[in-house]
Amino acid sequence: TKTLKETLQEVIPAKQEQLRKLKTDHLQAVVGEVKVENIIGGMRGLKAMLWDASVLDPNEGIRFHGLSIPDCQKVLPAAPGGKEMTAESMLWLLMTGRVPSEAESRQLSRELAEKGELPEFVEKLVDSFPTTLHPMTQLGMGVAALNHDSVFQAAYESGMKKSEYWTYTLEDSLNLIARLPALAARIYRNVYKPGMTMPAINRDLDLIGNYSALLGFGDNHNLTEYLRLYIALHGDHEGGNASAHTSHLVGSTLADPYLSYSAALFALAGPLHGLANQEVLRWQLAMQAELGSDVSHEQIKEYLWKTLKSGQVVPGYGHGVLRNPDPRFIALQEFCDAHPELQQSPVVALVKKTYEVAPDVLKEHGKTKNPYPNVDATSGCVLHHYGLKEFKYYTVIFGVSRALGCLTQSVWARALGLPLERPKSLSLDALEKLIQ
Ligand code: AMX
Repeated sequence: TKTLKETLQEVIPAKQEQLRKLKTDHLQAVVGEVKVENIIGGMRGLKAMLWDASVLDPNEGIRFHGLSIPDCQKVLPAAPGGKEMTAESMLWLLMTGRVPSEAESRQLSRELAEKGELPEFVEKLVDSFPTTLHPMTQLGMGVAALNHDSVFQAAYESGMKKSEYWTYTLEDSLNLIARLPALAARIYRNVYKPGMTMPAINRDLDLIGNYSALLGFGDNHNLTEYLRLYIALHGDHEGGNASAHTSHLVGSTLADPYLSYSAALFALAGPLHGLANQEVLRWQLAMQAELGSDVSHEQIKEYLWKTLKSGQVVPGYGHGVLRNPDPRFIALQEFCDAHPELQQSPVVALVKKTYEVAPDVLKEHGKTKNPYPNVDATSGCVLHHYGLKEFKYYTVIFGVSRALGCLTQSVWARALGLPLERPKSLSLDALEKLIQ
């Protein structure tokens, strides 16, 4: 059985060669055009980043190295006793483009568990935060502080070779991913469950098995499985989304993975991005409080119009790129369908009913380019059902997940020697001049 690092050592040379060929043969090839709408429209549609691990098709959704979500659910190893793909399996696929064997995935689980303890000063730092500080702010600060032990930074100071950048980046990235459960769970404990004792990290458990146990849900098998699926699914979503792009931009300065991922977390903390999952649940619970549990489609329609007419967006619907229901939403809905206890949950049922009417209302409203649900439409209600009810915390779980994709890219950016990112900006006057 090879380690993740050994597997990367095998796959990196071919990619380096592919990039070298592009550089020598095709540097001036034209692959698109830049329109004013790109410049003033959040760079939507602009093909301007290299990101190998996943590609998003507007209609079909995300593919990880060519594998769709149902493909991944079929081939990626689960945890012992579980059915859902693990975070480690997804990380292995994202990093190497290969499906890991069970033994490889288990070995990675053990490696991460062995590295999972937090340094004492980070524990103290996190314990010193006021419990009123948003959990995402705490997570971002905790991750940034972990850069105290960055091996990339230390090696850079002592003059490592460029060809070694990726190995130190990988070491930092694995250390960071390993420590995220302990950090994220400590924040949960401090803010919501003061006095709760957290178990030691179990070296025989996978990353998310440990995370669930640290959160106090270790004996809830179905929630643990849901977290595994949720975290694997949220791992990567192409390079241009705000968190991934932020991490890539900051990393392009050769800031270490802790600094670049902490920056990504602060992008994830915005309501149009990762914070949406807390907003969805808040909104659905408010709907439930107003309409009761046994609601008709007609009542939901009216509630949707009320939200829209008050100038708010319908949380969980719409997407920057997708133009169909998000396959991650579908996968989580299928999880709900497969678990009878979730069928009994009024909030899960309300989310499903909302999905039955919201697309038509949004089409009639006529603004959003995508009237269909994104993954956040459903993710929170399942957590809520299983007793993880503190919705301000939900984005933190997303933050544990997105590290898989962002840090994969950090490693590859160093392996491929990608340069400092520095797009050209224009003033309004300069833009007008270019048009004339
Ligand atoms: N409800 C009401 N109006 C919506 C809407 C929704 N769910 N989604 C988009 N619109 C509106 C936009 O506000 C915009 O209005 P404007 O012209 O007055 O500014 C118009 O429709 C066009 O927007 P768009 O091109 O379809 O979307 P976008 O790329 O600008 O934004 C997104 C995408 C996700 C931010 C947006 O759909 C939205 O705000 N959705 C609700 C919040 C949400 O679910 N976010 C989660 C995103 C996924 C994630 O990162 N986790």
